[in-house]
Amino acid sequence: MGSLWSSDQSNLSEEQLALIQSKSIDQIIRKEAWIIKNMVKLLLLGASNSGKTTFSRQLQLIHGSGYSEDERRGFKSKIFQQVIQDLSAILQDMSDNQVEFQDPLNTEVADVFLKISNQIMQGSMNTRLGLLMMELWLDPGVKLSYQLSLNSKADDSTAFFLDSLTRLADPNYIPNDEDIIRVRVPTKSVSEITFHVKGIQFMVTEIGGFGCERGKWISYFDDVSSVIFLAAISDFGQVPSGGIEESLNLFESICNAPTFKDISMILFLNKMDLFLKKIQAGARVMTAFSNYDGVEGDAKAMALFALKQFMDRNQTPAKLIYAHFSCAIETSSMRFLFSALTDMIIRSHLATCGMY
Ligand SMILES: Nc1nc2c(ncn2[C@@H]2O[C@H](COP(=O)(O)OP(=O)(O)OP(=O)(O)O)[C@@H](O)[C@H]2O)c(=O)[nH]1
Ligand SMILES: [Mg+2]
Repeated sequence: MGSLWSSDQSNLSEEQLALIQSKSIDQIIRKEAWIIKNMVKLLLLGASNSGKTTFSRQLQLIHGSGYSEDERRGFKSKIFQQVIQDLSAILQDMSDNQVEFQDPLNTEVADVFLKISNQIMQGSMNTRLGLLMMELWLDPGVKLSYQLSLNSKADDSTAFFLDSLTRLADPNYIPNDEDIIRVRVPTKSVSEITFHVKGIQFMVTEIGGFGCERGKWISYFDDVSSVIFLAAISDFGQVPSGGIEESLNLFESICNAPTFKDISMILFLNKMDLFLKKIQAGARVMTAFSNYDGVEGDAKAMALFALKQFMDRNQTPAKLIYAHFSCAIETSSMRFLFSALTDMIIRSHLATCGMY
């Protein structure tokens, strides 16, 4: 509690002590009020799997203190768990996709892999398991099955981690920045990071996608400076999940919520890389938007059409919505995008504080 409490207080009367205590509390309240007034609070919202945590981790790397070695080690078990689960799922999909191993011996390798992965502790890895997994991932039949499943249920970091198995299976492996950006850890409730840009403190709060759906959070956030909404544009045509329609409905409820009436919104149509891949692979935007009247396969027209679907859900024409296409796994493009948005966010913050 600072210097007020460090002086010798043994000779003071009760009233004098109470006065000191009250002054100290006033000081703390003033300090907190100053911090809150000078803190830019950003709310990250969007459906589950839209890229909120990825965006927040990018900010932690770009503007925060990054990740310590202990924190990096903390991601290891999540990465191992993810890569093992993903390979198991691809193997299980092979019969649905009517794809065979190119090397028939890999049928046995797959059995051994599944047996060992069930026996070892969840979230661990060893050299033998790593070698079996590399063997399987190198089989063109496994890759083909993965490609076939990708159009319907793209798990976005699967190939990245499977391509990195040599590194992951090394006993001295420590996750690097890209691994941390890529690993999928669903946010159960709320997660927060703070950092400074241009001498101003930012607090970024993510509400996990499942929380968003329940909509319980709205009343808690009346002092936010801007809302950042992420939607995975690559989700169009996603079956059986709600995909982009679910994102649109969520965006509509947030954009028009009385709590955010005077708050500027930033819309990221995220996962542009996967969106482009899907279109190149022949996915049709009509599967999600029956009113699309552009040319199928024209990525730009399709992306702009998707953007319009979001903007049309806004019922307040005067509301400021800054929209951007993004790829949250790319640190350089996210650095550029966030830096381009920073001044606008600070202006919007000062406006909500009545200072602009
Ligand atoms: N290829 C690609 N993958 C992305 C992109 N953005 C996020 N991802 C991946 O998508 C997955 C989900 O991202 P998260 O950031 O965990 O999603 P979230 O919105 O926080 O999800 P919840 O916490 O469940 O609400 C992760 O595997 C990310 O690596 C992107 O732009 N491109
Ligand atoms: Mg998350």
